[in-house]
Parts: sequence; structure tokens; C-alpha cells
Amino acid sequence: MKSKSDIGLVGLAVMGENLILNMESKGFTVTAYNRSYSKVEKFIEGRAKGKNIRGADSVKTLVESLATPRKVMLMVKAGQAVDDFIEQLIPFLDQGDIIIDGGNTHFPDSNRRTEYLESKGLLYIGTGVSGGEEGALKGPSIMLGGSKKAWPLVKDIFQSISAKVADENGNEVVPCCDWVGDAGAGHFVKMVHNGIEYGDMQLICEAYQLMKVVLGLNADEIQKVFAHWNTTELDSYLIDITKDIFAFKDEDGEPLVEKILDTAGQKGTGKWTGVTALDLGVPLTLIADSVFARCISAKKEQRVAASKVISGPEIHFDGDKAEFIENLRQAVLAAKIVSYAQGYMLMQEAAKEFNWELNYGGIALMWRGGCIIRSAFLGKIKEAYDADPKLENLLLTPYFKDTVESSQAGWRKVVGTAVTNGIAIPCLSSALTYFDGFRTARLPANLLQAQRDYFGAHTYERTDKPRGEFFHTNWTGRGGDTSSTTYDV
Ligand code: NBP
Repeated sequence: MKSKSDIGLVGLAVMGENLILNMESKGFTVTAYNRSYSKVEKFIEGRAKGKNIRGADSVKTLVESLATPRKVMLMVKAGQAVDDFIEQLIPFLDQGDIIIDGGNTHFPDSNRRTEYLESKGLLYIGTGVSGGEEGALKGPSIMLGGSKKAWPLVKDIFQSISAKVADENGNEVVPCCDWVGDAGAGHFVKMVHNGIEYGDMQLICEAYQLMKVVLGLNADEIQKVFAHWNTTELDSYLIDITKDIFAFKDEDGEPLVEKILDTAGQKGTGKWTGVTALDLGVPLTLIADSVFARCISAKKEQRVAASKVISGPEIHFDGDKAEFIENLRQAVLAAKIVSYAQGYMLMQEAAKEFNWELNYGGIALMWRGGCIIRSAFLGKIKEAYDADPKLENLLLTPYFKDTVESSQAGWRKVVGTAVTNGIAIPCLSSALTYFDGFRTARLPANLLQAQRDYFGAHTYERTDKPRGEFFHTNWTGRGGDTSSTTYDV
């Protein structure tokens, strides 16, 4: 074992242990530390035995065991635990040493911590790590942000342990790990990743509901549909595991999925994505609806009670099932494109707001392997941003525009069938509504502006005058000519 470790890792739970083993397998020597020391002993005597991994019994021993500049990665519960460890580490670290937080941290915390640690002469990295337990061990997707000076010092470690994908020529392996941008940019991009994951999952669930309730397909038939979809543009990890879920039988031979209670939780990152979109004024409708879909699913008792008193239409379908399934596939694909277009809009708005230079093509590449939303489709996003790094909306690029245009007839039929049959499809339908709004030159917001000016003297711009000139009308003849400067509804 080297006399000094290449990196120290704090937090011996599922992610921390597996990341350490991954680092060690790539030739790095690692020091392991945990708040409860018993976990260090258990790890060193167990999974780490005989490997280039040393245990530390205090923060001081941990820091002393590291080669300089020291690198300490925290894989602990996000929030106060990270701040507490930072405070414990600071007295033992020297100028230029690096603290890396790999937990599911909310990006404003990483903005704050970067500034705080840089003010002390230290370097800080907030990084998203995606891929769960298996990813941590075999190759996660890693999205780093923070003090840019730290990147060359940790690049080798993180690119070595990350997932790899083939490049556009299909031969060279490219790491799903890159520098995203300053301060909290890494955690921001991880947050958007999780939001997109919420949306992708909900779209698949809506497709399942339509196949089951409208077409009357059983689990084996649905399994075959997802298996086929996975050979098309929808080829992705989430479709792949969905196909396996439908094949999985309970002890009695019945599909397990049908025995699972239909109430979903949400841990926070989807909500953060929606709230950030509202803060930044970005129409991130699909992800927001996927969070609300989980919220309504959680109201199980209310739904059961309502189902007994409120009636809807009878289920009726006399069309061609195979044709409907193909329309459904196109609907899911088109809605997914809208979701990614919205997610990228959010990142672009955040980049303006926080003064980040985000690497958009690189982000798609980082998501292509190792993480939950990994898919073939992300390669197309990378190509789009490589062709035009200043691209305003993915829907305007040839591939995505053509795909959505050719899918929209089927998409509309699916949404129509769902509405006629009373099936809730919040994401498939809100994506279509966004798409129609986005491609409409004149929306009814002129009336909205008139209403605002009517009751709140809010002023409006006119189509026959230059932008930036504001007008107020005395709509009733009773109010004055004064317009409001603060009232904002
Ligand atoms: P957990 O999120 O379960 O955290 C367990 C670790 O946090 C243990 O080392 C525990 O120490 C430590 N900890 C806690 Br809990 N409270 C603490 C406190 N107040 N002060 C100091 N240490 C404290 O572990 P995980 O699931 O491995 O996740 C680690 C991070 O990675 C989290 O931020 C998580 O959100 C993120 N993440 C998880 C996954 C996943 O699939 N699990 C995926 C991607 C990211 P102890 O042993 O002394 O209690």
C-alpha cells in the first residue's frame, strides 16, 4: 500500500463503501472514515480486507493519511451532516486542499459552501453522483462543479471510476464524468437529472395505464411491448428495467407489479427542480406534473373514496391495438423530447442567473452512461449541442423537430383516446399542451394583459407599437390614469 492515500472518503453507507471499492479497483489508495467508527472496523475487516484501503479512527488521522493536496470526499446524508464534517475538517487542512461533497445536496448549499471554503483558501467540489449502489461500484455518472482549480487535481480519480460510453464513432470509451461549471452547477445538473428521471418514469407509467386499462393487455403482453420499445429510439435503462419488472412473477406465479400499492413517494429532488423552474420562470411542465402525479398517487384513501362517488366515462376502444401501441410509443418519445427540451431550458436559465458556463453537450454525454436516465437518445442531444452550443431549444434542431413532427399525429390520438376514456395522463398531455403553446405565435395572453390592466392598472404593450412601450387604459371610465409600479398579479 502507498504510504499516503490518494483520497479519503467519509461516510460508509451504501454509496461510500462502493465508491471506495471502485476507486481501489482502479489503482487508487483510499482512507475510509465514518462518524460511527464500528462501521470503519467492519468495512476494513470485511469488504476492504486485503485491498489498498486504510481505516481512520478520527478526522485528524484521516487527514494525516492523505497525500497533498489532500482530497476528502463526503458521502454522508445531505444537509447539516455535510456542514458539520466541513467544520471538523477545516482545522486540519492546508491551503489548496479539496473537500468534495458527493451527496444529494441542494445546489444553493453548494453555492454557499464553495464561497465559504474558497474564503478560507481551500477548494470545494459539489458533485452529483448517479447510478445508485451498482453504479457507485461499477461506474456512476459524475457531474462535478465548484472551485474550477480543483478539477485537474481530481480529474484522473473521477474519470477513472465513472461509467464509460462509446464515442460517436462507436469505438473509443468516453467517461460519463466531466466538469460542469462553477459553484453549485454540478449539484444543479444532478437535480435536473433527477427531475428528468421523474418525468421519464411517469411517462412509462402512463403508457402502462393506457395499455392495461384501455387496451386490456396483461403483464406478459405489456412486457413484450416494452421489450420491443427498447429496440427503438426509446432504448434506455428505464424501459429496460420496466420490461424486466413486467416479467417478474410473485411466489404464486402472478406478476408482482400488480400487487404493489399505487402510492409513490418523492424524496425532494423532483420538487426542487419544479420549484427552481418556477423561481426562474421556466415552463418545466412535464417534470412538475410528474411530481404532482406522485402527490396525487399518495392520496390513496381520498382517491378510493372519490372513485365510489364520482363517475367517469365507460372504457371503450374499438380501434386497432397494434396501431394504438405504435401511436403510444411515438407519444412517449415526443413527450420525452419535450421533457429534455424543458430540462435544458432550465439549465440555460440557471446558467444566466448564476453566471455559470455550462457544458451542455458534455452534460448529455455524462448522462449517457452510469445513471438512471441513461439512454441512446442522449447521444442525439450531445450532437445537437455540439453542432450549436448556443442552441435555445432542442425542439428547433432538425432531428428533434422532425421526430416530434412525425410523432404528433399519433401523440394527439393517444391523448384524445385517454381523455375520452377518462384516463389520467398528466405528462403525455401537458407535454402536448406545452408543444402547442411553444409553436403558437399568438397566445391569448393579450386578454390576460387586458384583465391585469383592467383590475390592477398593470399596463400592457401593443402590437402596433415598439416593444418596451407600456400603455394603461381607463377601462371603466371610473379609475384614474395612474398605472401601478408594484402591484404584480
Ligand atoms: P445515507 O444517506 O444513508 O447516509 C449515511 C451516512 O451518513 C453514514 O455514513 C452516516 O453515519 C452519515 N450521517 C448521517 Br445519516 N447523519 C450524520 C450526521 N448528522 N453527521 C455525520 N454523519 C452522518 O447514505 P447513502 O445512501 O450511501 O447516501 C450518501 C449520500 O449520497 C446521500 O447524500 C445520498 O442522498 C446520496 N446518494 C445516494 C444514492 C443511493 O442510491 N443511496 C444515490 C446517489 C446519491 P453513521 O454511520 O455514523 O450513521
